[in-house]
Amino acid sequence: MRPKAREIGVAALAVLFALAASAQTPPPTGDVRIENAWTHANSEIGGAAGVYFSLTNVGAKTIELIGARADFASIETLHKTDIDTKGVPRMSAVPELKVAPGATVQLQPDGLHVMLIDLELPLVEGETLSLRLKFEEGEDVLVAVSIRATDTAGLVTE
Ligand SMILES: [Cu+2]
Repeated sequence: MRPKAREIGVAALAVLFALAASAQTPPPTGDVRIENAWTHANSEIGGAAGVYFSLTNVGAKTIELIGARADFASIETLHKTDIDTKGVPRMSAVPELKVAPGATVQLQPDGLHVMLIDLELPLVEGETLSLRLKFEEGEDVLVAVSIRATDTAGLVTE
């Protein structure tokens, strides 16, 4: 099933891709390991995009992801997509994301994601964007986000 990205008026969330090339994310700093960070190509300036990755806590203490920053969007927020009782996907803000030691959390379409709102650049397939993740403790973690092709058949254009 594909999510309807109606609320954000953009198709970036509409297509699920199998895991392809991994982002060239540098080695983790501290207790955080980020893998396979990606987003969809999106040429709509002012649009929105979800960013997905797996986040593993390789340390001994619970870590808390509290936000993200990107140079190419006005607003970055943690979101979760849930399916409501009518089967409609709804996104809501997630104030923070706690990850227990040894645990991995998947950010993915239909679930947790970093939402970039009011894009200031087109997201071009094959390019890489830098996203800064902010944690309750410790230094920010820079993530290289791969921009994947958008499947036009899956676009929701309203
Ligand atoms: Cu969202």
